[in-house]
Amino acid sequence: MAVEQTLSIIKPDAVAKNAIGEIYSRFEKAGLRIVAARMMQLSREQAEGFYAVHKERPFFNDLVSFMISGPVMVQVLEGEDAIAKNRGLMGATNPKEAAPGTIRADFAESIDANAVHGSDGADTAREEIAFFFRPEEICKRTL
Ligand code: IDP
Repeated sequence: MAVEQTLSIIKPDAVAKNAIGEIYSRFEKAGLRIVAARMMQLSREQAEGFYAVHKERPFFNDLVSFMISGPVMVQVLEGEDAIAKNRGLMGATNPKEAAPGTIRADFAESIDANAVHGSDGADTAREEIAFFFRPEEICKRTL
């Protein structure tokens, strides 16, 4: 299996719950390495740009408002099969449907406030990583 990079965001609800460490622990226990990370308060323009693919969806405005309601933690995760592995750790979009033991089952309140984002494919991973990080901000971890 190939070593991949994927973009992960710990959303404002999970940051507010002080769950960054527990969520990072899940990534690390699953063999994913954090190779870049930044806490930031997204502007409305950034949130709209990041979720532009959803701009015609009825939930778009609520999603943007939620994403700017507090700081987020943004990171690049690296590892074997990182994109699918992270999606597996996250669980289904709607926490009511998320498998037990997944991040969304354990930390998310609702489909709106669902704790984490993770890239859903190789192309989106590349685009989403470039949205937040310059190449030189992504560290090489050889050990
Ligand atoms: P994902 O985050 O599991 O990849 P997407 O379909 O890409 O799910 O949707 C992006 C985000 O938009 C979701 O994480 C969720 O916060 C929000 N969202 C998706 N569908 C709905 C909905 O039907 N109602 C409200 N919010 C939604």
